[in-house]
Amino acid sequence: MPAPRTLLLTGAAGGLGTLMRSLLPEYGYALRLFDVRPIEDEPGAITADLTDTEALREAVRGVDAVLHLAGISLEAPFEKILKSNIEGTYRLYEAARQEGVPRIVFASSNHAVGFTPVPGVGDAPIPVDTPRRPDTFYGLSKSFGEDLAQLYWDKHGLETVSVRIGSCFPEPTSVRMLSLWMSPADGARLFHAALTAEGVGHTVVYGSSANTRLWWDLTSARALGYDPQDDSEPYAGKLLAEQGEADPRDPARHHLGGTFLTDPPLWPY
Ligand code: NAI
Ligand code: 15L
Repeated sequence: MPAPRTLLLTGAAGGLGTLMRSLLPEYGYALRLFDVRPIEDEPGAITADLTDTEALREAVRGVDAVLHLAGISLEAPFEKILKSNIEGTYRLYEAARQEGVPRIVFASSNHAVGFTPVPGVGDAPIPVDTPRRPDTFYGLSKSFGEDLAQLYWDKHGLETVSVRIGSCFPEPTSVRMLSLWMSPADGARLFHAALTAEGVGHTVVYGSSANTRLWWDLTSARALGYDPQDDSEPYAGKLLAEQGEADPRDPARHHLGGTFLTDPPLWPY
């Protein structure tokens, strides 16, 4: 697949969307921005909800691919998750199918498999085909998104790379993030690989940097051409001094999803 020229970026007003707005143009993308929240410095941005089918049809018309970041990004009441993440993602796929968009890169999450125990010393990293074990309604909506992507590939030939993102922020801010961190620059590298690799069908990958304390297997991401350049390790000394090693009695420290396992989730974790 040649490098897409026009990319619809949903969730463009959010944290990751803002980071990608500054990083992805370097890879040659012309971005079309979409978010329910207005973006003040971007007069051309589309301000609409994912459940607005007319706005979505117009937004996807003529784009080469979609990077789908929009949605509720933390745990929330089921009705809200249902509207934005489950119905909203379905509406996006349906609009893309109707307009013939060939590929979507879907922002899935570690919370789709959040109840997976983290590997102990010497254990193999978590494989990408580990059973789904959502830790929240939020994680459940990401699990739904991955199944929806599979359906649209099998039935309609619409390709998706589902990226189970760890924690993509400018810096890791917790001991847990030392294992899950994806630097914004590596995020842009991974999204670009996912947007341009040949013949992906529906591929699931983990999204993180090449962290020394990595918990999961990046093989399927590397197979797309992703070559991570960053590692959270330089932050380890400071974070461990501040927060300490995992308490062996605390389940949140021993499962991928961290405190999303508890109700309500706590921050920081
Ligand atoms: P964010 O909460 O900062 O941004 C999400 C954006 O989506 C917001 O600007 C919001 O207005 C928009 N949005 C929400 N519902 C919408 C709707 N119904 N219609 C249109 N727009 C809507 O989240 P962040 O951190 O930027 O994450 C982006 C995506 O990546 C999310 O889907 C999140 O679940 C996923 N993700 C992010 C991770 C991270 O470390 N930042 C980790 C794992 C997944
Ligand atoms: C996510 O899925 C969230 O969207 C993000 O805000 C972080 O909480 C991240 O997971 C994480 O697990 O660190």
